[in-house]
Amino acid sequence: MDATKLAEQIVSGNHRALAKGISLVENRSSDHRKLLSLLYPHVGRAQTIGITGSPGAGKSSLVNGLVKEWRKQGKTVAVVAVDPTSPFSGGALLGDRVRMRDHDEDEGVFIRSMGTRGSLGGLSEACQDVVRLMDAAGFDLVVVETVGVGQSELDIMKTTDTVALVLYPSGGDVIQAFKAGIMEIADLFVINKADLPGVDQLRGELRDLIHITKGEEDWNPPITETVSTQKQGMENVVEEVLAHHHYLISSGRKTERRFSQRKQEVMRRLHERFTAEIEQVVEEYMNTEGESQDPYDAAEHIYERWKDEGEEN
Ligand SMILES: Nc1nc2c(ncn2[C@@H]2O[C@H](COP(=O)(O)OP(=O)(O)OP(=O)(O)O)[C@@H](O)[C@H]2O)c(=O)[nH]1
Ligand SMILES: [Mg+2]
Repeated sequence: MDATKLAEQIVSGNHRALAKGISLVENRSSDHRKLLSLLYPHVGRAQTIGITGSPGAGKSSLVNGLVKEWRKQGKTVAVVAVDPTSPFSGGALLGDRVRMRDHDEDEGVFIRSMGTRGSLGGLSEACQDVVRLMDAAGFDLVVVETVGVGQSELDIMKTTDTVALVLYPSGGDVIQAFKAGIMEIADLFVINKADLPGVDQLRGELRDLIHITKGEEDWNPPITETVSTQKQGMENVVEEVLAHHHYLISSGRKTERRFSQRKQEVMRRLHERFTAEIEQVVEEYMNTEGESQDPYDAAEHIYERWKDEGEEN
């Protein structure tokens, strides 16, 4: 099918077309960039929410509960669960499917898992593109669930409007999240497994760290408590997500954030291309003339040569 037709079907809300589009994006197939360009004018309506936290924190259970709550309010939701460590074999994805099966028959819900396999251009790029497809398909909310608090999670989270960090008592992951820089970009904190002991202590630690990382900001990130397996506290999280959405709009932060994200994205995509191009030049130069030169001269010469070649073309 040609990209124009597929784009039309995706925009009209056809789930099968959306699934097909996602596969194109994941495989970085030759059509995918055209598809994304066609869809781009339809992107930007959904609120995108990143949900992260250490393995087993209860993210999938939380997302499942949140989806239920949003559906009660008549909102449509798409979810992409990203698992960079275990492409398709891992228990996590299987678990996600089981835990999210509640919504199998619901037309207002679309759930997709995504692994590293097939995402050649980098997982965060592919993930951002999948989110755009879901957004263009007309979902009110697009949720991205990522496992862990590493660099790729951070990159993915930075492409969303609202970031929620899921923690649990005695998980010991507050400091880890703090070190990884996730605390700084989190807009909401969810203490899940609030049925377990240690909630007060975790809340205390969290408050202190929020105070350090968020000193001067005008959005004070709320801490909500949930027992996701029993769907307790879902309405509070949904409310905070909405409050953050309103904050982003009224403060002008949404436009600001999206513009700066777009700049970063252009930069990143160019960076990738430049790197690929100049790598070859470096290789050639170093093998022929670079051996006896210091790195300053070598870099200077390579840059000049690369620029000249560009001008000739
Ligand atoms: N006691 C308790 N257990 C919970 C709660 N929420 C989730 N769990 C359990 O914690 C385990 C992990 O839940 P998931 O929802 O799969 O967690 P996750 O963060 O998505 O896990 P990964 O995707 O593997 O990182 C499961 O056994 C859940 O039943 C909760 O509120 N209380
Ligand atoms: Mg999960």
